[in-house]
Amino acid sequence: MTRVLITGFETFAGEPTNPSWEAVRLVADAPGPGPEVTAVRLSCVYGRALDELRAAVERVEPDLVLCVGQAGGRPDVTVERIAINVDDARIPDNAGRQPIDVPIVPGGPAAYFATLPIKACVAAARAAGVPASVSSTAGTFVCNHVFYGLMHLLTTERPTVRGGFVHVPFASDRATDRAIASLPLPTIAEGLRAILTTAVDRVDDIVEVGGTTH
Ligand code: PCA
Repeated sequence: MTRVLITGFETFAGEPTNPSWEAVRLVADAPGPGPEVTAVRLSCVYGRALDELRAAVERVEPDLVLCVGQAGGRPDVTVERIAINVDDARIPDNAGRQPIDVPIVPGGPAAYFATLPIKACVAAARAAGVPASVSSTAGTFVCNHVFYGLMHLLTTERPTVRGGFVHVPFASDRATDRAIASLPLPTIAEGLRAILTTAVDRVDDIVEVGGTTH
């Protein structure tokens, strides 16, 4: 039986909820066949989130880790390609910290690629009727921090475990007060399910256009 650790985030930036945690919970709680999925909620705090992630990896001993965060304003579910070794916070995190141009791992590689078949994951989400695309930047806030920390942990200590990151839009029921892109929460969860299943089932990616010109 494949074990999957899936993480979402607590709320931040004054939002009432975080769709990443709500959707991740739906995925983990869904009955049925497939991998054993454990959901863990991470703090939106530099450093602390990585301590929580490490503890969860040690507890769950997963074969695959999928971290999920909210990217408010993005119109679709985005499978992240790459994590970069820098914290550059536009806003303070939930502990009031605002690191600027600080390496996540001093002396670490500039970046890590996700070790999931990102384009196959996008294709699977789309086939399930969920708008999805590849993203080549996870930003420089706590999500990129967690993504980089995850890939560093797996590369240096658990090389057989694969990992990646997905950003999700606002959930529609939480975005009715503003004209901003959103998807219904069940749709977000469906997209995550398709991505997770694909990531578990296959290692090699498909060759398909997924890049951007800017
Ligand atoms: N999104 C933020 C951090 C927590 C979350 O859900 C980000 O994209 O960095």
